[in-house]
Amino acid sequence: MVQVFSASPRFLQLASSRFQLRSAEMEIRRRQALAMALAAVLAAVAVAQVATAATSYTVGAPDGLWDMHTDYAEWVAARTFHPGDNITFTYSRELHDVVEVGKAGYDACSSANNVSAFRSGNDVVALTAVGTRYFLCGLTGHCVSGMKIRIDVVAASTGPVAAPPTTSAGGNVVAGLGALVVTQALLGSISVW
Ligand SMILES: [Cu+2]
Repeated sequence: MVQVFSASPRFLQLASSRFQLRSAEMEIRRRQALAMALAAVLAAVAVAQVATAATSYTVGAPDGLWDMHTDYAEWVAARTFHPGDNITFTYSRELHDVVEVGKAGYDACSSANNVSAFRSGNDVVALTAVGTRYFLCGLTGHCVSGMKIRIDVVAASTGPVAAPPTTSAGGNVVAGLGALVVTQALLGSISVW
């Protein structure tokens, strides 16, 4: 009987220290899980910002401009254009202009049926929607010398084309916060248990 009573406090001490160890371990895991959840939220926000960022391009830059020397097929191939981006044609008004045309006009170097014409020397064109835009210089001989550009505007993400970027950004943040709340709820139940 005496032995049992003397063993009991030691057992309790061991059990207590084990419990403290488990508690400390659980606290570390809880903090790790929270840190991961926070990282997931930050990553979601970062992705949303990248997806919605509009880009402004100066046609031909940085190696060229809107001129007779730039290889526009090469310039376009190195870039990806999304709705919301814009392109700026920078040139001398005495030497060039900008005419937006359809595919037939682009192929034939004809500005007869032009969509619109620009001649400020610093013309900003908004790429508002997915699709292909065609531009050429309307001065005689310039287009056939290569002064024409075809811009393919593609959707910003692989998701549904119809979804506006702002909605998907909000959705990502909400999903991230949701994951955080679920994580905390789970950790709370584990702590109680
Ligand atoms: Cu020209």
